[in-house]
Amino acid sequence: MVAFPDNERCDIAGRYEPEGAENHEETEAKSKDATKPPSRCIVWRNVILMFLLHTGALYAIILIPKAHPFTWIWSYTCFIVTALGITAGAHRLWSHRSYRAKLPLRIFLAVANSMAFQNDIFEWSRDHRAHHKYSETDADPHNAVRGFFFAHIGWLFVRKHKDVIEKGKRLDVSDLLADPVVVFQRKYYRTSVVVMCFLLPTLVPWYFWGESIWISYFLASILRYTISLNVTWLVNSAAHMYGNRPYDRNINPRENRFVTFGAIGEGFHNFHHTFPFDYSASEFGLRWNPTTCFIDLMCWLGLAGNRKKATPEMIKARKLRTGDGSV
Ligand code: ST9
Ligand code: ZN
Ligand code: ZN
Repeated sequence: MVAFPDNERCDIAGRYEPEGAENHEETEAKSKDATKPPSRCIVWRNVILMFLLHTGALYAIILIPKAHPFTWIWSYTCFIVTALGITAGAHRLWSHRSYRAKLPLRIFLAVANSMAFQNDIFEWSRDHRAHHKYSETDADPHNAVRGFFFAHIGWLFVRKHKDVIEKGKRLDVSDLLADPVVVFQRKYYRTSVVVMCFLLPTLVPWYFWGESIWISYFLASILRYTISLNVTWLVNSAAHMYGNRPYDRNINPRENRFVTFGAIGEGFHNFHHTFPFDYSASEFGLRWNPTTCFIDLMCWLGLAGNRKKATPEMIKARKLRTGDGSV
C-alpha cells in the first residue's frame, strides 16, 4: 500500500511547494529532508478527473439498452481501433520495435493512438521502456511492488518517483524522436485527442443514424475510453500478480488468460517480459491474439515487415532453465 502523506503543501496538480523554495532545484533540495517528497504529492486534478470519468462510465451502462444497435457496433469498433493504437502501435511497434511499419500504417496507428488518449506515443513508449528496463523498482513508473492499486491507477494520482525521471533519462529514445509521425502526434496531441477520443466517436452515430448526442457521447466515448483504460491497466496490475510463469519464475509478470482476452492478445506477460522483442508478445502466434492477426494482415498487405520472433528452440531452452514447469 502507498502511504499518502498529508498534502497541505501540495497544489491541485501535485506540485510540492516547500517554504522559501524559488525554483525546481531549491524545491528538490528542500524536499530531500522533508516528510513530503514531491513523488508522494497527490495530483488531485487527476483523481477528480478519473472519478468523474468512472462515474460517467457507470451511468453509460444504464444507457446501453436505449441505444441503437449500430451505436453498440460503432462503440465496439472504436474500442478495437483504440486497442490497436496501443497494442500494435505504442506497444509492439514504437516501444519495442518488434516489427517495421510503413508510413500509411504508422499514420493510422498514431491516429488510433490519439483515440486511446493514454499519453502521446513518445511519453507512452518512454515510460514503457522504463517499465521493462527497471521492472518493479522505483524507476518503473507503475511499479507493481507498490501494490495492485498503485500499478493499476494509483501511479497516475501521484508525481513520479525521482528514479523514474533520473533513470528514464538514460534510456535511448532517439528512434522515437527521429520518427516524424511520433513528433507530429506529440505536437498536436491535445487537438488530436479532442477529435479522435471525443468528437468523432460521438458525432458518427448522431450524423449517420440519428442517435442522440447524449447516448453516443456516453457509450462510444466515455464508456469505451474507460473500459480501454482499465483493460490496459490490468496488464500492469493483474498480469503482474496473477497467473503462471512458464518462461521465467524469477520475475513477477505472469500469463493471465483473462487479461489476454480483454487486451486483444497482451496478457502473455511472463512471455513478453522474457522476450520483449517478439512481435507476437506470445509463444502461440495467432491464438488469442487479434493484435498479431492485425500485424500479420498488415504484412500481407505490404504495409509492415521485419517481424521479430523468438525461435521455438530459444523458448524451449528458456522454459527448461528458468520456467516454473507449467505450460
Ligand atoms: C494512461 C497510460 O493510462 C497507460 C499506460 C499503461 C502501460 C501499459 C503497458 C502494458 C503493455 C501492454 C499494453 C496492453 C494494452 C491493451 C489495450 C487494450 C484496450 N523517462 O510525467 P511528468 C521527465 S494515461 C525520462 O509530468 P510528474 C520528463 O522530462 C491516462 N524522463 O511527471 C518530463 O517532462 P516532459 C491519461 C521522464 O510531474 C518530466 O519528467 N493520462 C520520464 O511526476 C515530468 O514528467 C493522464 O491521466 C521517464 N520515464 O507527473 C495523465 N517520465 O513532459 C497522467 C517523466 O518534457 N499523467 N520524465 O517529457 C500525469 O498527470 C503525470 O504524468 C503524473 C506524473 C501526475 C502521473
Ligand atoms: Zn512491453
Ligand atoms: Zn509489465
